[in-house]
This record gives sequence, C-alpha cells and structure tokens, in this order.
Amino acid sequence: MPSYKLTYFDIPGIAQHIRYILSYANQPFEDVRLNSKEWPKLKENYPYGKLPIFEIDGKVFNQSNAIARYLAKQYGLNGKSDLETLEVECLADTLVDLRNGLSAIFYEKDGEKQRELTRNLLQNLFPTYLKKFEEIAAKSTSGWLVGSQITWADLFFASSLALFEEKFPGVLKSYPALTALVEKVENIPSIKAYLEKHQK
Ligand SMILES: N[C@@H](CCC(=O)N[C@@H](CS)C(=O)NCC(=O)O)C(=O)O
Repeated sequence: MPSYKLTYFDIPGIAQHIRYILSYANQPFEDVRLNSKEWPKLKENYPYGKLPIFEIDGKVFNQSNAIARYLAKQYGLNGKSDLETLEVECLADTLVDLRNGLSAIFYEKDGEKQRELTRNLLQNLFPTYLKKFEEIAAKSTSGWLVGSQITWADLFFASSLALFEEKFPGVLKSYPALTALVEKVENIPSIKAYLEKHQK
C-alpha cells in the first residue's frame, strides 16, 4: 500500500475535501499542518510556493482538485458512469468558481476593496450559486448530489459549505437541502470521527 502525506495549513481551506475523501475511505495518511506564521520561510520549498501538496510514496503532487479526483477514482467516488463523472466535475468546478469569490476577500489587502468583495459575495455570488445548488440537492432522491450514491462532489460540497457557514454564520439558513447534505456527510462515521479528532 502506498504511503500518503498531505501538507496544508491548520485550517479546512482547500484541503478539507481531500482529508474527507481519505477519511471516508479509511485510508491512513500523514496529515501535516504547517504553521501559517512560518509559511514565508517555508514557501520556497514547495512547488509554485502553494499548498496543499500531496505525496504518494514521496512523489509530490499539487493542485487540490487534481489530487481529489485521483483519490476519488481510487475509492469509487467519481460517479458510476462517465456521464455521472461529468456531472460531478461540473459541480466541483462551479463550486471552485464560487469559492474563488471567498478567497479573493482574504487575498485583498485594501480595506475598502475587501468590503466591496464581501458585499458582492453576500449579495450576488452566494445567492446566485447557492440557489442553484439548492435546487440540485433538493431534486435528488438519493440524498446525494449525483446519481444514487455518494461521490466526491458530496464531500467537496459538504466541506466547503460548512466553511462558508463558519465564515458567514447563517448563510445556509435558506437552503435546507444543502444544510441536510452537510449534516449527512458530517454524520458518516469515518468523517464524524475525523472531525471529532481534528476540529470540533
Ligand atoms: N489551485 C490551487 C491553489 C493553491 C493555493 O492558492 N493555495 C493557497 C492556500 S489556499 C496558498 O498556498 N497560499 C499561500 C501563498 O500563496 O503563499 C489548488 O487548488 O491547490
């Protein structure tokens, strides 16, 4: 069995779904969390100066969703057909579009611009994207976003939506199907055990 090591900061951020996928599969992995205060000194040691990175038997890979897709495939979390996989990918990439609206706020140094980005996130991006995601989740008969079984899209959505709610409490309150998805994922025994150990 290969050895897996995930390196990121000590936050959910853009690595939480990778941790969820590995935990869901009961796959042992080294969960390395760097101190963000020390990051400027460490940055040059990492490809492109960015995290997360994922090591498989010492070989280094970057890009969170390339890593997530690879692992999802190993564990059968990629949809049951090519068409389902396409649905999963479309949802994941659309979620990245929304999440970029959140990260832009954290990268913006100018206070006024930051407030404008936050306004745009709360008044435009969240309502537009979450309404559509809610419709998709509400239509599901399985309780999962795509098809009849869990995919990494569910793990990606649940971890990201929980992060949105943590940053902007109440943001999910008008979206019961999305809230139910977060709860359903957080109650999967292996995910629950992971969250109890690391966060909650
Ligand atoms: N598209 C990349 C984005 C990587 C990225 O921007 N990572 C951020 C953390 S969320 C980072 O390393 N920031 C530290 C820096 O740029 O110095 C991915 O999905 O992995």
